Amino acid sequence: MNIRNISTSPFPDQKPGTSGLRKAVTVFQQPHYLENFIQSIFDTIGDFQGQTLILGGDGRYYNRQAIQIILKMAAANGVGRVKVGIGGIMSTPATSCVIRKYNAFGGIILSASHNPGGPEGDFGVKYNTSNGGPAPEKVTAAIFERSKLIDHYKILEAPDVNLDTLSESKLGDMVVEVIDSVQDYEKLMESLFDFERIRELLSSGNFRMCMDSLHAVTGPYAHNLFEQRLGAPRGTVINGTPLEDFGGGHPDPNLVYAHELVKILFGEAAPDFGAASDGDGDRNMILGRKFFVTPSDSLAVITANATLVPGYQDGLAGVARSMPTSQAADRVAADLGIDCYETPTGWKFFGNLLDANKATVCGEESFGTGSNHIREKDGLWAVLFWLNILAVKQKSVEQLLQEHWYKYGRNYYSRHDYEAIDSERANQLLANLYTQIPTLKGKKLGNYEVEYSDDFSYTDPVDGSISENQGIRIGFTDGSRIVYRLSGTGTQGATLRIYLESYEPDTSKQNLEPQQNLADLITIANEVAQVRTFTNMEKPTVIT
Ligand code: VG1
Ligand code: CO
Repeated sequence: MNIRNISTSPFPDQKPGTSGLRKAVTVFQQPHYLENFIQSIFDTIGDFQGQTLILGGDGRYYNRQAIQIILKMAAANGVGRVKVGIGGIMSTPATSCVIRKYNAFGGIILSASHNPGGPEGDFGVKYNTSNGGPAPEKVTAAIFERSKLIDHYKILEAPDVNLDTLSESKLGDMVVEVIDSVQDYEKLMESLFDFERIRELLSSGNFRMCMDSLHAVTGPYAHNLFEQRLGAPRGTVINGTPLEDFGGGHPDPNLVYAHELVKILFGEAAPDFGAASDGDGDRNMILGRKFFVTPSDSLAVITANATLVPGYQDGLAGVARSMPTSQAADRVAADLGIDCYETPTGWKFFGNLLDANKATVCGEESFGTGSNHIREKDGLWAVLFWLNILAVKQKSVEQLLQEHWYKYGRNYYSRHDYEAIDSERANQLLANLYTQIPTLKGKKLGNYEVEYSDDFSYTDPVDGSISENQGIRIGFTDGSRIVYRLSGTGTQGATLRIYLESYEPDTSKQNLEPQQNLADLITIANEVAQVRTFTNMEKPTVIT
C-alpha cells in the first residue's frame, strides 16, 4: 500500500456554517483545500478504524473529483469500508437513511444544497454522525479548530475507482462498495406511507401531479417512487436527471427559482398537486392548483394530520420548528396536547430532540420538513406525506388549508432576503438592532405593541449545550413577529434574512396576499433596522 503523508498548511476559513463548509468551487479547487478539511474531519471524529463510512453527493460540478480524493484519503486513514452512491449520487436524506441502516460511523455529503453549481458555482462538504444527522456544533467547532492547526494529510496513491457500476472493489485495505441508495430509500418510505392508497390516487386518472427535481439529486428517487412504484404516468417528474450545473438554475424549491413548476401549477389546466426539491433533496415546496403552501403551514398541516399516515398513526411525541419558522405548528401542538420546541436555524439542532423521542416531526420555514425516520430534513418524504393525506381526505390542497386556517387561524408569513451585501455593513445593522433590544419592550410601532425583544439563545433540553446569537426577535402583543438574522450558508458577502409573521384568527380575513397582509410589519421591520441605509438596497433580492 502506498500511503503518502502530504505536508500542508492551514486555511483560515474552514469554519462550517449552518450546514457544512460551503465555498465557491474555485476555493475548493485550490491545492490541499478539500484535503485539509477532510483530514480535519478524520482527525476529530474519534475511532473509526475498520468501520463503515457513507459517501455521496448531489452530483454538482467537482462531485466526482472530490469523491475520488475522499475515497483515497479514507483508505489511507484506516476506514474499513465505504459505501458510495452510484455515479457519486446520494441525496442528503438517503445518506442519512443509509448511515442508520448499515450502522456506519458517519457519512460525508458533498453538496452546497440550494446554491447554484457549475465551475462558477458553489461546492460544499457536510459531515454526518452515526445517528445519520448533521454533526452537532461541538463537532463542527472541533473540526474547525483542527483545520487551523493541520500540517499534513494522508492519501493513498491509487488509480480512480469506477463509480458507474454497482460493484465491490478494494482500495488498499479498504472495501469500496458502489451502491444504489434509491432502493434503500424506497423501502424506508414504503414502511411509513400507505403506498396502496397513494397508488390508487396517482393512477386513478382523476388526480394529476407534477414533481420538479430541478435537475438535481432527487431525479432518480422521484422517477422510481412516483412513476415506477406509485403508478403516476411517465412525465410526472420533470427535470429529473441530475446535471453538474443544475441546468444553470438555482436548485432551490421556492416560488422564485422553481419557476417552471410554478408556471404549470398556476397555468391553464393545472395539475392538482405540485412539488419541487432542492440540490441535495432535503428541501421541498408543496403546491396545489394555483395555490402555494408556505413551509411553516406545511409543517402545521403534517402535524395536524399525522395520524392519517400509517407510520405516524399512534400520534406524535412532539413537534419542533426552527425559531424563524411561523408559530402555526405551535397552535396545532397545543390543540393536540403535545410539546412544541423552538430551536435555532439548521437541522443539526433537531438531532437530540429526535434521538430522545421528544419530537417526532420537525420543520423549518426554509422549505424543510422531516421526522424521526432519519436525522435530516427530507423533501420526498414531505411530498409523500402530503399525497398520503390527500389520498385519505380526498380534498384539494387549497381546501385542506382553508379548513386548517378556519380551525387554527392563519399565520401569514414571508421571508425577505437581502443577498450578497457587504459583510461589515450587515454586522453594523445587527449591532444597531442589538443596542435597541432593551428599549423596545412596551413601545408602540405603528399599530403594533412590542411584547418582547431579544437575541435568541437556545439551551438544548437533552445535553444542555447553549447556542447564542441565533437571531434578533421582536414579538408583538398580538402574536406577530419580526426576526432578523444573517445567513450561515451564503458564500458571497453576507445575506440578511428578515422573517415576518402575523396571526389572523378572523376567517373573513384569511385570504389576503401575504405581502399585503404583512405590509405594515414590513415597513416597521425596515424602519427599525434601517435596512435601506445599511444595505444600500431598495428592496429584497428574494421574497419567499
Ligand atoms: C438556510 C436555511 C436553514 C437551513 C439551511 C440548510 O440556512 O435558512 O433553515 O437549515 O439553509 O439547508 P441560512 O443560515 O442560510 O439561513 V440546506 O437544504 O441548504 O442544507
Ligand atoms: Co438542501
